[in-house]
Amino acid sequence: MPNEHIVNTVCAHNCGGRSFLACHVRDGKLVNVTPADMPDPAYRGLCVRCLTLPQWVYSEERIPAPMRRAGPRGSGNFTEIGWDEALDEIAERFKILLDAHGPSSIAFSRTSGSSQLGNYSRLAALLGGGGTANFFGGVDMAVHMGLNSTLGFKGMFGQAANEWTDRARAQVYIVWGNNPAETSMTSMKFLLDARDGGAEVIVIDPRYSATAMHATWWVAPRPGTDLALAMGMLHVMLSDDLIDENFTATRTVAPLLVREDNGLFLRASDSTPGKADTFMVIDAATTAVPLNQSAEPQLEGRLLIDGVPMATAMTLLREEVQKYPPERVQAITGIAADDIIDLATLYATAGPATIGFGYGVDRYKHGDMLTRAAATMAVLTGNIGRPGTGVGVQSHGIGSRGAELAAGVSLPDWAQTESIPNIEVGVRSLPVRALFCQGDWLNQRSAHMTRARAYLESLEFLVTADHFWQTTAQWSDIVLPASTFLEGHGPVRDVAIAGNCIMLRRPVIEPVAQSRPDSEIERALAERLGLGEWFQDAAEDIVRAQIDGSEDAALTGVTFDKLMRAGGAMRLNVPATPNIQYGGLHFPTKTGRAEFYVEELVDFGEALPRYVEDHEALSTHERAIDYPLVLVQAHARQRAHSTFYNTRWTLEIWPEPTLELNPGDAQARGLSDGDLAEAFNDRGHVVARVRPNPDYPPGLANLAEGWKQQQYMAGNVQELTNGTINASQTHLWGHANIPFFDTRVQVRRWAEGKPS
Ligand SMILES: Nc1nc2c(c(=O)[nH]1)N[C@H]1C(S)=C(S)[C@@H](COP(=O)(O)OP(=O)(O)OC[C@H]3O[C@@H](n4cnc5c(=O)[nH]c(N)nc54)[C@H](O)[C@@H]3O)O[C@H]1N2
Ligand SMILES: Nc1nc2c(c(=O)[nH]1)N[C@H]1C(S)=C(S)[C@@H](COP(=O)(O)OP(=O)(O)OC[C@H]3O[C@@H](n4cnc5c(=O)[nH]c(N)nc54)[C@H](O)[C@@H]3O)O[C@H]1N2
Ligand code: SF4
Ligand SMILES: [Mo]
Repeated sequence: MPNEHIVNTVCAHNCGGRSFLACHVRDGKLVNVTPADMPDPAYRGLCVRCLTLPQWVYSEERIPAPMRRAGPRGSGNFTEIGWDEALDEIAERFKILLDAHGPSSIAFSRTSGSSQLGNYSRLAALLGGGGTANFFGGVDMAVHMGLNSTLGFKGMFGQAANEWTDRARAQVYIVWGNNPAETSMTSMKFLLDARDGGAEVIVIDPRYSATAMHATWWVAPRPGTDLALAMGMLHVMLSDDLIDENFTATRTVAPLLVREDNGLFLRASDSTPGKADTFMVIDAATTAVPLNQSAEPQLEGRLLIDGVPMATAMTLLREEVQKYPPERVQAITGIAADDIIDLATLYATAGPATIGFGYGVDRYKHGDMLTRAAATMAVLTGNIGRPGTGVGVQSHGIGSRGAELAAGVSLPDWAQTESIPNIEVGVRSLPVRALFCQGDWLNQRSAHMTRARAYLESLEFLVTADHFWQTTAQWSDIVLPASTFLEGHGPVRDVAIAGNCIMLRRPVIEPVAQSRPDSEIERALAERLGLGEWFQDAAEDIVRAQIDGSEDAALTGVTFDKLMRAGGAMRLNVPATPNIQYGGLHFPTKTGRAEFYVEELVDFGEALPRYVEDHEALSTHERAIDYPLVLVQAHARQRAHSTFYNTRWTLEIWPEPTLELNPGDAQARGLSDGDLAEAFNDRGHVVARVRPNPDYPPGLANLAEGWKQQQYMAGNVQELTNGTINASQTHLWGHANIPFFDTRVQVRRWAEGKPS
């Protein structure tokens, strides 16, 4: 009889679903994966990709042992070395650099879905003590920048919206730049529940996506023009008096006076220095008074005070949105003026209405202003803080129950890292001479690959830790085999909170081949660098401290030991009804109100959201002459980014990179289904199999992100992508988002290894 048992663990793949997996282990090998029971059955789930986990774990492309480069960078020649030799060499090289150039000469980069434990951030912070560099960010951030600056939230992913299980209470459900049918399978069922319950489900997407197929209404703007659509909707709402005046007056900055000389809110302290920062409004007697002394502040109006013109934020907003009558917005977006009016009217009057964004709109230069405009719609119409309402991110991050875990690890004050935005790597000069890379920076976390590759080539020392041979590994000096989240020692690797549950990520099998979990690699390096004292705790100690030390009421009654006894998952101590974000109608901004007017962006002309016609995807952009097609890289259903690039079942369905485009665009270039074509621009090129598809409008093409370098016939989609830095995002958040989709290309036939 084979020895078979089941271990439950949380999926770590970065689709954001955090499914709870029942892993079937036979004679020490993972043989099958099924959905594990969750305390709340609404959150039980598993996707087809994870049925292939045994193929993933035992893939022939696993890095079997530590390797040292034996030929030129990128040549793919490596020789096997032992762990001690590899770790000694890394430590030695780091020590030499620390002595000669200080900590800022060493940088770390981590994969976006990596565990919080063993992601090398503790080592990075402790090394040298003066701030090693941390390459971070640039993905999935614009939508959050916009929501956060308006609503005052600080987190990312699902947190700004109501819990998923609330979605069924919406009557109008707008899915904006998001394709959960393929990218958030675990939340898609809630969208279907809403539709089956009679909600109007509107999918806004230029292509007819797998999600649009399930909508009651598909709205297709031209790529990158959503901001104009949102401004047009605001125009309709204000012109047709569709707003909730009471909510607007009491919960938003609408009545606050703005000084037109410097664009800042008028404060009592402006006229009486030393006075508290009280914001001023116009009261019934048409004079400026502090907000807290006015019974009925006027929503709109102008005043002249000491020669300085003033207007309420609402007056300024009305003036701005007046520039977007439906006819103008039709000309920009291609959506009929009547549809723009219907969409705005439906949202404002047929609610409760909710907006779920995805990252399809995040990857254009002004993704942040789009979500600001949408958050403005929500607060002007009172579609927030109540069941069935909200504005946030549909996929990624399960639900919105934020429970605070205790820190778990305390570091000394001197431990620091200096953050360097991914989008600036290779653009500005950096002191970094060595990079320790968890995962695949070159293929995933940077645009404009020829520039990024030149940067990697310029480094003195490059180390990669990954499960598989991948793009950055090929350019590395040392490659380390990291265990997957399913492998390891001890009772636990990590903890995750998802929906209304808390779950342990438990190792399921022993490390495969010579691989080691990242946490063990990190500890072994720390020991060699004289930092071993900070790594005496096992994962169990940290997770126990995080759970048992938490003061969050949602974790009352939850302990590490109880979780272990319960099979790894417990319900949080939260009400049975879905969580409603901003239920108290208080917004954690400096004014305590929803700030559709953002003072910090006055210098950029972006205090109010506005449509700026300066980015690559627009047909009016100068690059449109040479590069007539917009090339997006929608996330592929068969992978989570690059993960699952190598599993047999997923490759049977979709074996190679494909370039999808409108049949008319294909025909005009003499291309038929199955031909090879080159997509190119002045940044680089990629070659892929052509798939004409009427779901794409003329002018739009797609090559899914996440294929690995070795899978392309030539080039890489990342050679084409746009790495332009948005200065206002840098000002607001300290870094800009990467506008991956804001990319134009031309396409031509490819034969016999060259364009034809
Ligand atoms: N299967 C799978 N699931 C995943 C991932 C994965 O790689 N694979 N990745 C995970 C991660 S980290 C993320 S960030 C999410 C991303 O997943 P999503 O948020 O769904 O984002 P995308 O797939 O990039 O794009 C979504 C849609 O935006 C549309 N779009 C493109 N341009 C525009 C535009 O100008 N306007 C509008 N309105 N729509 C536009 C595309 O056609 C596409 O259908 O998925 C997560 N889930
Ligand atoms: N052109 C383009 N590029 C994009 C996007 C796009 O839409 N277009 N989307 C962006 C988005 S939204 C995101 S979130 C990023 C995702 O970017 P990443 O997070 O970097 O993507 P993944 O492919 O999930 O992981 C990259 C590598 O990390 C390895 N890995 C996974 N887990 C572990 C681990 O635990 N330890 C170690 N050592 N290695 C591990 C995987 O094997 C893989 O090779 O991609 C971004 N890149
Ligand atoms: S990849 Fe995503 S949907 Fe699939 S099992 Fe993992 S978390 Fe769930
Ligand atoms: Mo992402």
